[in-house]
Amino acid sequence: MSDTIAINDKISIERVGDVALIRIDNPPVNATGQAVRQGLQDAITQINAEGTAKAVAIYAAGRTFVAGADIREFGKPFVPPALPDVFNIIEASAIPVISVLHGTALGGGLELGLSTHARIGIEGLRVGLPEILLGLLPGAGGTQRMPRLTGVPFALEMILSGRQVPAKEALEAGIIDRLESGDPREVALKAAQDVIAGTLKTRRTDQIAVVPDQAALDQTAAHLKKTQSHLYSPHKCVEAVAAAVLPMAEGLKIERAAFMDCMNTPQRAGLIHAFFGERAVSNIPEAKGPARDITHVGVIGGGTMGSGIATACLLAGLRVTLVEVAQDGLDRGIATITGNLDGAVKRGKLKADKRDSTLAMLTTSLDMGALADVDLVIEAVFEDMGVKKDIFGKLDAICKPGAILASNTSYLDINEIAAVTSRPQDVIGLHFFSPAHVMRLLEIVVADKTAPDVVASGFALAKKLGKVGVRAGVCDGFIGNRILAHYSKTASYLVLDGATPQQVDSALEGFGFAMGPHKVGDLAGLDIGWMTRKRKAATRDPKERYAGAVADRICEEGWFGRKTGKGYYVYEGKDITPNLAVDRFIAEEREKAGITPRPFTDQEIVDRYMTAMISEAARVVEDGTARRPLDVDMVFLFGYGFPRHRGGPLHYADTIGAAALVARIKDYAKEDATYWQVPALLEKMAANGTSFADMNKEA
Ligand code: T1G
Repeated sequence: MSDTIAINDKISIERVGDVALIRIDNPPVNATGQAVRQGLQDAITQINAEGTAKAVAIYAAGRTFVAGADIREFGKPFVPPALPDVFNIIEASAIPVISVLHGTALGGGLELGLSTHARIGIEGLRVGLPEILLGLLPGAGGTQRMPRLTGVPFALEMILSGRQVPAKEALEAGIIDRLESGDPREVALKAAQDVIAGTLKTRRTDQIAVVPDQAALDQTAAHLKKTQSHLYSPHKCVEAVAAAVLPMAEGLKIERAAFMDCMNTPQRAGLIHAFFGERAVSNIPEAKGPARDITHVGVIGGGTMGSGIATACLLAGLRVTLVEVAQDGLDRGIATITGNLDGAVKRGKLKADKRDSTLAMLTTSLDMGALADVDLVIEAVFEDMGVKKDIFGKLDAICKPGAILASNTSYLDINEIAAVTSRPQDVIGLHFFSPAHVMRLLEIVVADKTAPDVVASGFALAKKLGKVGVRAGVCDGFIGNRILAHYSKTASYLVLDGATPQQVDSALEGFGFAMGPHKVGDLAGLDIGWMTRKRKAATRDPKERYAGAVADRICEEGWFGRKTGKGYYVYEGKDITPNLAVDRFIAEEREKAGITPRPFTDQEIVDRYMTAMISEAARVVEDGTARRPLDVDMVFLFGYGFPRHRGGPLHYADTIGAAALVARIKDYAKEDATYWQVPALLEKMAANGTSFADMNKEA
C-alpha cells in the first residue's frame, strides 16, 4: 500500500509502510536548482514533523542521480535555501535517511549523498567532486564529509582531480556502503526496509572523526604552489579540507567562506563559460538536421594527420580504409596507427583486450578504388591545391552517390576544391588538429554549396569521435589559423622591438598558456610558418611590417625546432636552452630595420599579444566566419591551448571591455597603423556598451 504526495514539481514523497521515499525528478540531470533545494528541505522537515516513518530513502528519476548544483544559477541573484543548510537538515534528521545513487552523482549530488546516513550505489555508478573544474570547491559539505569517510589523502586527490570515481572504487574507499543493481526506487525501498530491520547500518557523517594528516596537506599545498600558482581554487580546496579536523559546524563555515571566495573569481566565470560553451557550439540548427549514416570512413594519406584521423575513427568504432600512393607510406601509416592505439591503451582510452579487434577494423590499399563504398572520405595529403583538386576529381568518379567528400586542409578554399567535382553539395572541410586522435577540436568548414545534411553529418561525426565540432566559414585559415596568423606577428614584432623570445614565452606562460609561441613554433616545426610566409609573399600587404625576418633566418640555417634539435631554443636530451645564434639574428635584423630596441614589461607583452588575438577574432565574428563569439572561444580552448580558466579570447576580452580595447588599439596604431586597426565590431560594441557575452545570448 503506498500513497504519494508532491512537495513541488520536482520533489515528491511516497509512503510505503514505515518507509518514506523522497523522489527527485528534475531533468536532464537532477541539478539542485532552487525548487529541488526547497523541496528536499520541506520533505525532510515534513517527514520528521509527522514522526511516523521509520526510515527515509532519497533517490532520483531519470538517467542519473543529482549531477550537482544548477550551474546556470551561478552569477545570478541567490534564492535560498542554500545547499549546505539543506544538507545539514538532512544530516540532523532524527529518522535515518539513506540515499541511492545511480548514473553520475557529482558535486552537490554526491554531497547530498554524504549528508545522508548511508549510501547505496547502483551498478555503473560514478561519483565525483568536479567543482575544481569549474574554478570552485565542493561547497556543500564535500570538503568536510569526504575526509571523514575516506581519510584526508583520498579526499584531497578526489577533490583536486575532479575525477569520476567508479562504483567499485567508491565502495572500497568507503564513499558508498553497498553496491546493488536494479531500479533506483526498488533499491531505495529495499535498503530502507533493511535499515528498519537493522541489517543496514547507518551513521551520521558528522559523528565520524577525521584522522588528521598534516603531512598530506603540507605536501599537497607545496605541490600546488609549484604547479598551479596561477589558479585560485585548488589552494582553497586544501584550506577547506584542512578544516575537516574541526567540529563540523566550524569546518563548514570555513568551507563556505572559501567557496564564496572562489565563486567571485574571474576564473570561475571563465571555466563555467567553457563548460557551457563546449555544449553550445553544437547547439545550432545546422547541427540538428538529419545526418547521413557514417560507419565506414576512407582516409587518404598515411602521414601524421591521416594516421591520427584514422586512429580517431577506429577508436570511435568506425571501419577505416586507409589509402596511400606507395607501400612505404602505407607501412608508415599502419605503424603510426598501431603506435597510436598502443598509446591509447596506455592512456586508458582503449581497453587492452579491444586493441586487436580495433586494429582489425582498418583496411589499407594503394588503390583509391578501395574507397568506392565508404560513407565519408577524409583527404589528408600535402597542403597543395593542385594535389587536392586531382584527388577530389578522382573521388568524384570513384565514390558512391551520397558519400561525403571532406578535406582536412588547414586553410585552403573548400569552394575551389568542391568546384572540381560534380557534387559540391557533398563536399565539406573537416579540419582536425594534431595529434588528431587526441586534440578535441574539429573545425567543420561549410562551403557555399555544402548540403545541410552534410553539415549535420560533420557534427554527428564530431560527437561520435568525442570531439568539439565548431562551424567555420571558408576563408584563409578558417577560424583558428586565421586568427593565429594575425597575432603571431605580434610576438615577432615584440622581439624585433626589444623583447627576447624567452621573455615573450614566459610572459604568456604566466598568463596561463602551457607554452609560449616560440616554444610552440619549435614544437610544431618552424618550417610550417616558413612555408606559409612564402605562400603568402606574393599577396602580402607591402605596407605591413614584415614579421618573419628572424624566423626566416633561423629556417635558412635548417633549424626547424625540436625535430632538428635547434630553433628558437637548443634541444639536447632533456636540456632546453636559448639558441644564442638567434640573438645575433635579432640584433642584425633590428639594425637592418633601424630599430632601437626598448624594454617591455610582461604585462605589455600580454596586452599586445591578447589585443591582437582579440582584434582578429572580432573580425572573424564580424564577417560571419564564426557564428558567435563563443565559437571562437571554443576553437582556442580545444585547439590552441588557450588557458581554460580564461574562457577563451573573447570571454577574456569582456573582462577588459570593448572601449578599453579600442583605446589600446588606437594607441598602438600610432606606431603602426597598418597592423593595428580597430575592428568595426569592437567600435560598435564600445559605442553601445555591449559585450561578446551579449552577442552569445542574442545568437
Ligand atoms: N547544472 C546545470 N545544467 C547542467 C549541469 C549542471 N550541474 N550538468 C549538466 N547540465 C546540462 C548540460 O548543460 C546539458 O544541457 C544537459 O545537462 C546534459 O549535459 C555545491 C557548487 C552530468 C556528466 O560539474 O559533468 O555542485 O546542452 O550534455 O554528456 O559543491 O553534464 O542539453 O541544454 O553534459 O551525459 C558540479 C557537470 C556542479 C557536473 C552528463 N557538477 N555536468 O554528461 O550530458 S557545481 C558538475 C557534467 C556543484 C556544489 C557545487 C555532465 C554529466 P543542454 P551533458 P552528458
